[in-house]
Amino acid sequence: MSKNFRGRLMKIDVLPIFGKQKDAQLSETTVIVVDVLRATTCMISALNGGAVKVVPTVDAGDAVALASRLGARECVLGGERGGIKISGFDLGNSPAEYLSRTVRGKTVIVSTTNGTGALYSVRSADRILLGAMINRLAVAKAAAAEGRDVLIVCAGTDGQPSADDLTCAGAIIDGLRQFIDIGSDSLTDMTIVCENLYKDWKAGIFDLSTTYHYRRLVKLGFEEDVYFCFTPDLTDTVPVYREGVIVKL
Ligand code: 3SL
Ligand code: MG
Repeated sequence: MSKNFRGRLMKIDVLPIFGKQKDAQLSETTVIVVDVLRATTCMISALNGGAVKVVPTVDAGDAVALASRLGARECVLGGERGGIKISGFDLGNSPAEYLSRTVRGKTVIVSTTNGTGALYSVRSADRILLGAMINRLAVAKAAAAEGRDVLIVCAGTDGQPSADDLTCAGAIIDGLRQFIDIGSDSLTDMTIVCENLYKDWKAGIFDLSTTYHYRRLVKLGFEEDVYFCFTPDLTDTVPVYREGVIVKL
């Protein structure tokens, strides 16, 4: 059974929706923020595309103000509300938009409906990593190496838990098993539920396309995004969020 860096039993927990955590849950904890559809997937893609850093803002106006301070040569402004690109922004929230030719060497400033709020809500944690399906093993490996308790914080959708994030959380927990021995005393009920959801999805028993946010994105024409966002282990990139900025670990 795995011990954390204080010699205690390592705990793994999932918060299905951000904002409900207690301060104690963030101290001496590695937090993994998950917004698999699509904010954390986009941020990972931006770093893969060569962005110098990603700056998340909760408020779209703050993003615009920062972008005008930096200027168009230095930054790219991206984000969405309700899945749709914010008017006047350079990019929306499709991972395919964050290509090297657009983001290389630039600061990417992003404001999204749920994902940037989730990041902001855990800003006081000791270590904050960004997780998605495309980096699930890499983020699991990085979190295991930290040796702290792990709290996966899901962005959810419009204040509600979202099955896409819960499935991705389960995928990361499954990944953690490759790097640490996890006994049942390490897990909460939420962790067990997420891991089972992931196993059912992987076995084709649970159909994510029936769920709310997935269906909404498909309806908006983002079917390719959804497939991409649910392709496991495409990258080793693990972003870390500290002092308001996201960079590669
Ligand atoms: O809520 C968010 O942060 C977004 O990822 C939502 S969407 O997938 O772009 O609709
Ligand atoms: Mg989401």
